[in-house]
Amino acid sequence: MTRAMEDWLRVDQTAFCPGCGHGILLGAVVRAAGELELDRRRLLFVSGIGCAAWIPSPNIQADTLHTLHGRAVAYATGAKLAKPELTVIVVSGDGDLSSIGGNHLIHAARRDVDLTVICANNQIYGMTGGQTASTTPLGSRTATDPQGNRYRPFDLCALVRAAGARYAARWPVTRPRPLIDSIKRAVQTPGFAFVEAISPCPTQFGRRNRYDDLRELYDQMGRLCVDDDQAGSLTPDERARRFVIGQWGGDG
Ligand SMILES: Cc1ncc(C[n+]2csc(CCOP(=O)(O)OP(=O)(O)O)c2C)c(N)n1
Ligand SMILES: [Mg+2]
Repeated sequence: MTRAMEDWLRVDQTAFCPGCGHGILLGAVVRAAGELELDRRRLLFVSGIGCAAWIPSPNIQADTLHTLHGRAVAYATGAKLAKPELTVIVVSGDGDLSSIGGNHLIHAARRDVDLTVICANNQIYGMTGGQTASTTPLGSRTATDPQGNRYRPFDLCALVRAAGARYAARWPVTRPRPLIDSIKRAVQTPGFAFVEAISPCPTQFGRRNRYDDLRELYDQMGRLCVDDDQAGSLTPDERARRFVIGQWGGDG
């Protein structure tokens, strides 16, 4: 383990499935916290319910609030209002933050609550058996859409930016440096900031979408990423099957 990991982790192994991207995101979060030298006495991690909600709790060596499904942003808002001196970082899943919790997310962005919200987007409800989420790509198979999802997913970065977020970024977990840098930038942004990490789920998403091999799942995720400056020519349906990566806002 690196120094940052030793300082910031309570555990030396996690409960994530083999190949789950959430463990890589955990590494990125603690590296960002380590590089920023965040003061643990003024730091709070908040999560909802789901596999991703286990990223901060119990793994990170800091105060962690593991709350109700869909309500992480509401708890985080309350904590920030009660103790404005806290740095409050929400880490939770795509279902938690943008399906059941979608209203809290957009209204916290609209109100410019001084939070960093990190979304582990595995495009599915992982913990409860692989149901379709509001982030499931068009055509992907899930437990509830075995023939393929017929709806376009939310573009969460565009959604929160439209609602007023000062900064938003999206990177796959396989690009740790920009991911760590975006987490740092989000924490340093006064007001609402959002980071979306594309995180492969071999257990629920991969097996239903015929990625039998972990390497194939990770390679495919890389192939589906398109840089923002190359994304202009994509049709809406192409966009709904790909991940447009980059960062937006953050300058003022
Ligand atoms: C009010 C309520 N509704 C539904 C559930 C069941 N539930 C728990 S986690 C979850 C989905 C989690 O998905 P996500 O946030 O994407 O996390 P992942 O497991 O994919 O990392 C659901 C539907 C619950 N615990 N509480
Ligand atoms: Mg999920």
